[in-house]
Amino acid sequence: MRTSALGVGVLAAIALAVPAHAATIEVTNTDDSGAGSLRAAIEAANASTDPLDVIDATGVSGTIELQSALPQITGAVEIEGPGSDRLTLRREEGDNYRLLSIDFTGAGDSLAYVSVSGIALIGAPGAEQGGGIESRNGVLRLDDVVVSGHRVPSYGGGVAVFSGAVMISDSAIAENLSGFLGGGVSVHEGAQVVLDRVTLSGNQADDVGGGLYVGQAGPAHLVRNSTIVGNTASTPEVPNVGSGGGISLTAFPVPFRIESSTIAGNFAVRGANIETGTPDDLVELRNSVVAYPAAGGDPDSRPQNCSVAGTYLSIGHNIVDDLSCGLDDPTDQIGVDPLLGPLADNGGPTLTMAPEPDSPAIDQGTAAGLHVAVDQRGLPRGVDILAIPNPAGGDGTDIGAVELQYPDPEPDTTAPTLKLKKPKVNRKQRSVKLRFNAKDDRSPKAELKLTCRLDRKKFKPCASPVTYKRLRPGKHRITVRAIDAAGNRAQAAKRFRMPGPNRKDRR
Ligand SMILES: [Ca+2]
Ligand SMILES: [Ca+2]
Ligand SMILES: [Ca+2]
Repeated sequence: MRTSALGVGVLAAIALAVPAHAATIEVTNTDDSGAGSLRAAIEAANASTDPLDVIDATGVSGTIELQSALPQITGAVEIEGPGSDRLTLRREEGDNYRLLSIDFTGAGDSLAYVSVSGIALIGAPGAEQGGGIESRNGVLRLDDVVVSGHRVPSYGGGVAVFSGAVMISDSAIAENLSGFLGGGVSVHEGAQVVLDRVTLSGNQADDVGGGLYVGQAGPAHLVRNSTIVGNTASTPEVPNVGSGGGISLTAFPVPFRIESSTIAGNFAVRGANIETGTPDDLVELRNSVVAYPAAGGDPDSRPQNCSVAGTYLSIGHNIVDDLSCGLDDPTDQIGVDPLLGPLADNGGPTLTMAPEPDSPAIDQGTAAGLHVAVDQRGLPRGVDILAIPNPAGGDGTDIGAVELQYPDPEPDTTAPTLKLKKPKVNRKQRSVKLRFNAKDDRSPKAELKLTCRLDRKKFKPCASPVTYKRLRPGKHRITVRAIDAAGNRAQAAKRFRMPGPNRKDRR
């Protein structure tokens, strides 16, 4: 079984185990405490004997400003907010506490599952480890969550997980700081981590794992359709210390898989983008970009994408802009600049780095076996641009977290061009024949609507040549119209004279 399928499968199985009948506790205001508050809802959920409770905060928006720590969550619960752009949970500066604490230690056979969605968890200076959330011995699911601005002394600036699992999707973990390990997310004691459509950016660990730190073997790990950029493992006080600016992992015996992701511009002395902790570690890279390593310290040492304690295995179609990861699949582009744009809002719930128009990431990957039909933004994969040749085995999928979409077609505002020949008059048959040619820059000929009329009669569908018979002697006019698929209209006319039966009429 593939690691990726296993990784998602474990969490899917847990999600399926969630009972259908669950008590719903409503949050009706943004007060720190009292009836209808989040604090009261967590107290009620902890006291509930139902196997799972739902805390429904979808009806409130604004900011919950905590005056003290919330109760520790000790039972299975789903906390649903209205959206991370609509509801914020934050705390006053001063006392040291994190925003959400989850602990299933000693919970026995009960369902150890907490999901948090649709809420921003914003920090303030001074906090315990896991400044946004800490989870122990449970499965933590985060969806549409922002975790930002936390500063902790030890582990997990934004999120810390001890045993169990964490699955994060459509979320941003940004600008968090840890004094030791895992500036953004820190995973310990064999916990499993799955990041799907997540951006880790601007996080810092003073020692190891600026964006993500994985400290011990877990059952499966997967980073997919995600962007890990601009994270730092370093401290200004000790300039030659710091490793794994983007990711630091000790994950053996299972492989740590990175799929369709962008790991770029992270900062560390060793393994600026990725560090492996032991020789037994195995990082599998597929359809991913690893680039723009950054480092300070010794000005003579060039920053390197990967530190090489462990092994980096290509599953194909990667771009790495130096030789440090040691990838050697023929479908990889090694020592090649991926030409990515800056971290920006390119659509979708999270910031991403889109390939520039001439990027070698465009169309050079493959979606075969990836089991996902979308990019980090939720837009379709495998957009095959015909002008860019695909590599052998490729299908037009872009490398990295973003798939460039077809440009929106410009509206057709130009009228067709219409050319009329000279009408051919047959005096004996009293008929006239007119040849014409209509064409359009955008509409194919078959889609052009052609109509003709003689003198002031009605326009009728026609084709070239158009013929009119039994004409009276005298002056006549044929008018031709061409209308393209967008409704732009061209019109042109030709005059002619039908001679009468008398000699003087033939001139
Ligand atoms: Ca493409
Ligand atoms: Ca193509
Ligand atoms: Ca046109």
